[in-house]
Amino acid sequence: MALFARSFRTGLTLGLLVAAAVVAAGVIYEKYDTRTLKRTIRRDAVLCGVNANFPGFASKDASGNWTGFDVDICRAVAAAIFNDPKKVTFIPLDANDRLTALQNRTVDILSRNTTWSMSRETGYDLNFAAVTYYDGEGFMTRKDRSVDSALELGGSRICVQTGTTTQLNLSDFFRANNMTYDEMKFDKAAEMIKAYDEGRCDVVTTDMSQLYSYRLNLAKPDNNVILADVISKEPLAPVVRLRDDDWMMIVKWTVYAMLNAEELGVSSQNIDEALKSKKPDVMRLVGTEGAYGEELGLTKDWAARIIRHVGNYGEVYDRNVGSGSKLAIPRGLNQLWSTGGIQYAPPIR
Ligand SMILES: N[C@@H](CCC(=O)N[C@@H](CS)C(=O)NCC(=O)O)C(=O)O
Repeated sequence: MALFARSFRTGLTLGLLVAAAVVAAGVIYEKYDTRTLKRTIRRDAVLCGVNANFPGFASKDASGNWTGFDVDICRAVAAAIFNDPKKVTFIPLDANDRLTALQNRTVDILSRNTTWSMSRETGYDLNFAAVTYYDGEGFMTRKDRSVDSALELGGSRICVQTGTTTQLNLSDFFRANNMTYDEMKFDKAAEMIKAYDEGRCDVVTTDMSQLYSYRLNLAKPDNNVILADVISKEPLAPVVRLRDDDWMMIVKWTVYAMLNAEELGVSSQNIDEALKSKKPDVMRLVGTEGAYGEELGLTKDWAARIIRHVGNYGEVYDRNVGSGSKLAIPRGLNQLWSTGGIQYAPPIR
């Protein structure tokens, strides 16, 4: 009887251990999920988290079409997968919600002027794929205040949005320079800009790219100046979930294909000629040599699809935020490394 009781207890313990292991494996399996590409193909669309209203980077027109630099990154991923840049569902996200929306699979890519930082990767279990836009935090103020430098902003009322790196850098900058400021915090960008435009704060701070964009929509854009000082590094990058490696590869190499295409002079205008090129690096890019696309889980012509439908990095930059756009932001750091900037893609080989 005692023997039976002991073996029963041992059996029970073993059973419980096996059950615990199965539950743990389930949790781990969830955590190590790598089925994003399969799910994307099944639903026939990429789920892309974007800024709700950031003209130049992401905005929706009256007929419901999304355009912008961040929008084009998701369109490029859709072009690589589906040969159709329209197969994207755009989901507008606030600064405060964006990282959790990616974590809980509301979106599969976050392409929303989001700064790559260490704690965002470690704290939210996320991966930033590749820097699409090197930005930095700046300040806008009214011209009639005759301020030339950020170091003259002590004592100002400063409008800033919560849930951003902006708010943290602002505090660092004033602390490091022994200056005080009156922080006016907002959860919504639109309310923050309205407060600035109505004179409820003296200064508004955010990434330089956003200052250019927001200034266009102020009541009197020309009465406002964007100071030259850049107080932080804001490497903006599309984000995916950690341990979603196959998906991460696709997003990362989509960006790198666009950069390599610009470097090699391959654009949406000459993609058909590029497909006939005998230059080895062009052949690897457009898929007439090697099996780079297949190794990503896509087709041979994955990069040619991106370039044909969306364009190379320079084309995307120019039409959305650069010389061909209302924002007209100089390329600056976002020039290719070969022309004086720091945009540098690893080679396709
Ligand atoms: N790059 C910074 C700032 C990005 C950011 O979210 N900026 C605000 C500043 S205005 C914004 O885009 N707000 C728009 C919104 O929440 O709808 C970050 O990643 O924290």
